[in-house]
Amino acid sequence: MTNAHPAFRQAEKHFKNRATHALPALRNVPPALCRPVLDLSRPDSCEDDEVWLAGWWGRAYEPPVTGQRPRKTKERPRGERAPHPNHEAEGVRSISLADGKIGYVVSDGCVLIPGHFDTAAQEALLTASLAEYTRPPNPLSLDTHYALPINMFELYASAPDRPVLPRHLELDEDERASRTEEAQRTAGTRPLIETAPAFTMGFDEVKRRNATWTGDAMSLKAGTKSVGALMKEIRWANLGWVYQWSTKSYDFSTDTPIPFPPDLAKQCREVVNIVPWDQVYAGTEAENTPNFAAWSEDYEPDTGIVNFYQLNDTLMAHVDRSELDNSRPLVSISLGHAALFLLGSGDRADPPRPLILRSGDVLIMSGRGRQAYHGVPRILEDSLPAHLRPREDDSPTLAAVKRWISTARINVNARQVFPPGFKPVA
Ligand SMILES: O=C(O)CCC(=O)C(=O)O
Repeated sequence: MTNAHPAFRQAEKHFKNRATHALPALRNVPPALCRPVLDLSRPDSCEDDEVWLAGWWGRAYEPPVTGQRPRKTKERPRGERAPHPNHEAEGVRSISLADGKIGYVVSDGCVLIPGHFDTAAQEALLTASLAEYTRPPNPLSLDTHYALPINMFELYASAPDRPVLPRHLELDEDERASRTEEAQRTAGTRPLIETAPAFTMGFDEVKRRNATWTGDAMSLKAGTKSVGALMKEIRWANLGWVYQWSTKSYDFSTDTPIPFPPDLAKQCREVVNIVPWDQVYAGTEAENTPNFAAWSEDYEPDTGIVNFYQLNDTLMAHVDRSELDNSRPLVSISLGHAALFLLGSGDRADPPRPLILRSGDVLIMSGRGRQAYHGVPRILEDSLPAHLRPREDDSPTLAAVKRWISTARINVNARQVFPPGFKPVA
């Protein structure tokens, strides 16, 4: 029987399945549809890394017994440590970075830098993600539905039971009735937005299309929740240029975007600058080689998304194609629990490469890799690194950060919307 799903979808389904524990094996997924999992930041010599301790690499795949629930994480047995797939045999080249560390070219224009950020930098990035990037004017996924306090994270640390009211309670009767009627009229009719890549449309066309955007519909059913509960429900925060999720484009109705965090921009420029891009693109056809020589001077991230994942959250396969420059680096930072990341090509029929992204890792996507499908089908339970566990001398803020990340992962990613020199006019 042939499987109608493209290879990417099959791999996604495989890793989402919570009966799947041992990573090297792929159940019912023909090897030609999905490649072996690469864990490039796994320490070679030590056996006590968290992914191994949690049992993710610890036993060969055993098919689940029909009718039996998957074993709970804590009960997972550890067996023989699976062999580390040979990255060279998997077509992954290693490159020496300017800071003396090693990076890996994991696919066209995509470089994985294991452990780029040390413990102190990870703690600082986690604290910024939770305490700073969640503050106005940065939009948050929950803003549409809740009148969030501006100091959400401070309250999470000091008064997590503080109630937060849903926005619909602020509506007067007429407004509520008209919104209820609109919700009933449009129920189940939400159109699937399939926009062309922004770089093929150009600035004026993107602006024209998203001028019709009226914002997302407020939930009329949301109940009052505590700050503690809502901190766990935040799905994303937006940095810099504002991304409109329902039109899949940026809001160009202003020519003055929200300032992108300067420290984060500096960290992203630095990581782009340590990569020997000439080696990354060695052997690539001219038409697929971006003008990387200029990046050390003119790479300037101006937008980004902070993704907040609880252990059950996933991110569907997608291509980031709303930026007007389609080949400049996208810098993606992993923090907290490890994730299973699928990196494909521009075609979902191609088998994706599964990678484990661990806390402190950086993945840079550039050139053709910027137009590659990718997604996160699984956050790996029990994979929090030891250095992010609570310590007695943690400050109250760091203790709250560690409490939040103890069941979660954060991904901070930064992009550049405009080609250098382009001046958007609202
Ligand atoms: O969480 C990740 O590692 C990937 C995030 C991502 O793909 C995105 O925000 O577009």
